[in-house]
Amino acid sequence: MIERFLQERKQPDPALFVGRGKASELRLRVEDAGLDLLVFDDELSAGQQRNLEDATGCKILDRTQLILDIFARRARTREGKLQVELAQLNYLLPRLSGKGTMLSRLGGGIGTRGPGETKLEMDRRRIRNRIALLRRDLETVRLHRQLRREKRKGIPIPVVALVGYTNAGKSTLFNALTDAGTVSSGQLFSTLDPLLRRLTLPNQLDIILSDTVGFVRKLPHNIVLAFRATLEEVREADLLLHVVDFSSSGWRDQMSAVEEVLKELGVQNKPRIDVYNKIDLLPESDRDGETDFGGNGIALSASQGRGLDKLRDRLGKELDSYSVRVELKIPYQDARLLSRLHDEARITSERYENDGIRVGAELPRSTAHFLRRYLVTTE
Ligand SMILES: Nc1nc2c(ncn2[C@@H]2O[C@H](COP(=O)(O)OP(=O)(O)OP(=O)(O)O)[C@@H](O)[C@H]2O)c(=O)[nH]1
Ligand SMILES: [Mg+2]
Repeated sequence: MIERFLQERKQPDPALFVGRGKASELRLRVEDAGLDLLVFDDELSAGQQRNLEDATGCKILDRTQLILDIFARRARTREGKLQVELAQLNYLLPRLSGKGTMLSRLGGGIGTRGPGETKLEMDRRRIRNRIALLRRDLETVRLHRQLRREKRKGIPIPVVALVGYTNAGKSTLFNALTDAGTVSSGQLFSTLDPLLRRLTLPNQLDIILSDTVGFVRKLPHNIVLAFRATLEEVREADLLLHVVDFSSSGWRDQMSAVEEVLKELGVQNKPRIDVYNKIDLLPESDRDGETDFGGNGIALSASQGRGLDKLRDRLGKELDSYSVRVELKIPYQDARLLSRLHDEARITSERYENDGIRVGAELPRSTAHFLRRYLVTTE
């Protein structure tokens, strides 16, 4: 059974968050209805949380803890798991403040996943040590990521990141475009870690598609770090596909919430295609836009596979329209290619070496693709 309580106040009460009267009302409902858990749709201070637990006699979870708990269930890669645990411990630490009962009261069920049962017995110092260790591990994992990325950079395969509000249909679109069997479900945050997959567009251009975690409004800023793996992918992407649940009445608000996050990441000016998804849920009369959807947008249905061809074509066109920077090594017997290069590319360096001419160039992606066997990959 789920019940909802609402209180309007000018300011949260410093000790209890809600008013004293509301707290007593909650206590009565907890006792009468046998409620197991109170979730507050806002962030509570450590003190407020403790006082509320005393005042209501019920386990309390705030918005941040609930979100972290969902992350803990979803994290799959090592980096994702490390980041979530780090965020959980950082959040838990000030909430330990000397009260031995605090930990045991947390026991069991939602809100306790991640740090794990045995770790709940840890004292602050051991948690601090664990945090230090997690930070070091993360550093190592990131370094490896960086290296993998550098290697990938040698070959100019553009990265396209799917971004959008949670539940917009990013994973469904990711699957539809790549025929991959990743989880997609009605659950919020069903993707936490970046998922990368390669696919070939109709114009033979290879791209890497990256599925990312959904954005939400009012994301507590202290857990933004837990997103970092995903956010990095977004930063490195050549193009963003902003997926919108066009059947939701709140799609405009959700779009602007995503816009905010993109701004925070400093990627608001990246090339972008807006994807208006779930048009199968719209009344027939509203689907006219399907063929010619305003401005830079494409309307489609990821789950029914409608409009995907249009999106693939569009992706190919967009990505081919700007150039890439590459290093090439042209053997002397193929030196005639140099004139083509001088026509189509901006040459940034040219060195005559023993086994050929080493050329640094900025050129259209399709030309780079044509010349791919001459690419010098770093490493
Ligand atoms: N009717 C309809 N439902 C869709 C469509 N695309 C996705 N869905 C449904 O929308 C829900 C959410 O889809 P996901 O692909 O998991 O959404 P997501 O954006 O990846 O969500 P997060 O990973 O949580 O951010 C699922 O129940 C999908 O089946 C569509 O084109 N039409
Ligand atoms: Mg998803």
